[in-house]
Amino acid sequence: MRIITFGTFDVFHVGHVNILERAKAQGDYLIVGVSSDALNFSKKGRNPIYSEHDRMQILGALKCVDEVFVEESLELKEQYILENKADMLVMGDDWEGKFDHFRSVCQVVYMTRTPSISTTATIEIVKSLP
Ligand code: C2G
Repeated sequence: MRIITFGTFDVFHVGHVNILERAKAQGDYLIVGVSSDALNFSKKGRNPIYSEHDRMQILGALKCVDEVFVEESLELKEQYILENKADMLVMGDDWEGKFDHFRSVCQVVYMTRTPSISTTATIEIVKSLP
């Protein structure tokens, strides 16, 4: 069973590890689409802290991740799912309902986010340190 997931994974943290390990446990091959720097800018209005090159290197080094590729556009998700022959799309539940239309091409599963940690919150904490 081939699993696909998408994300920026900037300032990599334990919430990211949790969803990736739980996604992998749904099957036996995990493919991760990593938002390009340009896509992240268009989604969040700022550049990521870590470049797409470094974010891909971090993800590719994880035991639970089998393959990484750059997600250039949100509009290409169906194409990425089909190209990668994914049987299941896994996303955190902050995306609940947003990807239901892909149920015609693969299973879609939303997983509970890890509470109390996010890239944005971590950046704010670091910025506020004296
Ligand atoms: N996540 C989580 N728990 C957290 C933080 C993040 O489970 N505390 C999950 C998110 O739900 C997402 C994944 O980790 O499934 C990656 O999170 P982000 O890097 O914030 O991804 P995002 O920028 O939302 O990109 O096309 C969809 C987007 O590319 C998703």
